[in-house]
Amino acid sequence: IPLRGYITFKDVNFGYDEGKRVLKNINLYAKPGQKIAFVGSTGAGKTTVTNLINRFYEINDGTILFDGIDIRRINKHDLRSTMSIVLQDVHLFEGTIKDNIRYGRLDATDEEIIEAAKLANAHYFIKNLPNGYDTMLTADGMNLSQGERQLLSIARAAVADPTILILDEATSSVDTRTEKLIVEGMDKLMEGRTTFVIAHRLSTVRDSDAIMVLEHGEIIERGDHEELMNLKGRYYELNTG
Ligand code: DCP
Ligand code: MG
Repeated sequence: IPLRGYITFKDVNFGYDEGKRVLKNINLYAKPGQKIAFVGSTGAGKTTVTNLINRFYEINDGTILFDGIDIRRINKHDLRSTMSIVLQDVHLFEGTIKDNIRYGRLDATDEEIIEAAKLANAHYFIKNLPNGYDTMLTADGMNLSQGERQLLSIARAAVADPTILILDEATSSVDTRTEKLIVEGMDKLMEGRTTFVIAHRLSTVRDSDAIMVLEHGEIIERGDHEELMNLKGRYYELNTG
């Protein structure tokens, strides 16, 4: 049965080591098509939340449900094949651009790869390379710019067609034109999927269905942009600097 993308956290507590709780009483609900953003200072627990969704770490207290099923009862490989992590530290390998987009979807046809690259706004820069989709990348794609690597990361996720998207935004900046391409590509990619965003650009957070402000592992504020601005609390402070 294909998973649809309803995610629930019920009273989740978590620590990497005994004794130190990194997440405290996390409760949240996300459904397909929704974008949930996590903001908060460094060390607040944002990445940890996504580490739990894909079971890189197991929780010791509380429950995480995927379409109503306890994720501990879902095979890890099956679970991860429904998810894509986009943008940050995209792992590129020595091989063609085509193979780097195809990645785990070994059955993807050339047509599907080009279609995904078009959706991701990556097609334009790829077709302008002397060898196009057959251009060889060095290990870690060092012969591409940061922005180009991010566009490839979006194309790879589009081919994977995941139920859940995890967007861990890179802190390093790209030029305005590339930024626009990335934002457009991401918007198309997110359609109909459940998206968790760890964002550094407040512009990425603004249009989220729900924003969770994390501090010392606790959700201290939640709501949409307007609600949180009206609250004049931590989120407001982050926005007004
Ligand atoms: N932590 C740990 N062991 C790990 C990862 C993290 O002990 N393998 C600790 C470091 C922090 C806390 O857990 O005290 C939360 O870490 P996160 O990576 O979840 O923090 P953020 O993602 O919010 O921080 P940043 O904005 O710096 O990415
Ligand atoms: Mg982090």
